[in-house]
Amino acid sequence: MTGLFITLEGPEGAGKSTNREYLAERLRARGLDVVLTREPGGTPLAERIRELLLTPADEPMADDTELLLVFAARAQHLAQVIRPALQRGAVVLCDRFTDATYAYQGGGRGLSVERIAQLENFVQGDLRPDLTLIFDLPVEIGLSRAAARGRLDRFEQEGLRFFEAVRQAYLARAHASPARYRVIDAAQPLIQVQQAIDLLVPELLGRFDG
Ligand code: Z5A
Repeated sequence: MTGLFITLEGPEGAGKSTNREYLAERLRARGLDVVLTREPGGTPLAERIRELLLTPADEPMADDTELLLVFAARAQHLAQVIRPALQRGAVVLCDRFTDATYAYQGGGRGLSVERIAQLENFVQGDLRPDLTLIFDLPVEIGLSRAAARGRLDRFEQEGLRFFEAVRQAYLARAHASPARYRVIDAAQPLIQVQQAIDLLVPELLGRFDG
């Protein structure tokens, strides 16, 4: 793999979608081939799995079903988009990846980290993000941003405790592997969040140059 794999993570309403566009523009301005994608999703088939995961339904989804669907979508996304892009030397900017599984299915649903790690190894082999930006903010702020958008998806219908566990799982992962994670204060006004991203760009370019 010769490209660079960057993932954007964070709890609900943290501004990942807003800021991934901003970061992509910054990197493209430096002449880099940037592939912007997201999980769950990123291919037509994986987007269909995303619909299953996000659409509220009468039949409750078992936690293991949710976990397996997330990894099924990921296997497709890796095969169709992420691995080919990295192989041709692109920068892949992905809105959520396996850290979200550790945070939502692990922290939020309480599934075992060992089981998630087994699936991670099975689906990804030794592929891991080169760098993960965690957009962190108090749960209440993120939820109020999401609520302002209107109808809530299946995850957004969870309560404060679920999202607090998600946030803490992200922060614990960042704390355990500081070389791979950068935590950005996403409660700041957008202009300041983007200044924090600007400060990271030289480091990203440095990693890309090897
Ligand atoms: N999921 C999972 O369970 N397991 C997995 O392995 C994976 C995912 C990969 C879909 O993710 C769900 O899938 C997700 C976890 C689960 N569910 N949840 N919750 P998603 O990323 O598509 O959905 P999301 O987290 O709900 O994204 P989001 O709410 O759209 O958040 P965002 O992309 O981080 O935020 P945004 O859309 O850029 O911004 C939200 C609003 O806030 C918007 O109006 C912005 O203009 C505003 N905003 C952004 N930044 C600021 C600042 N700094 N100040 C003020 N306002 C701001």
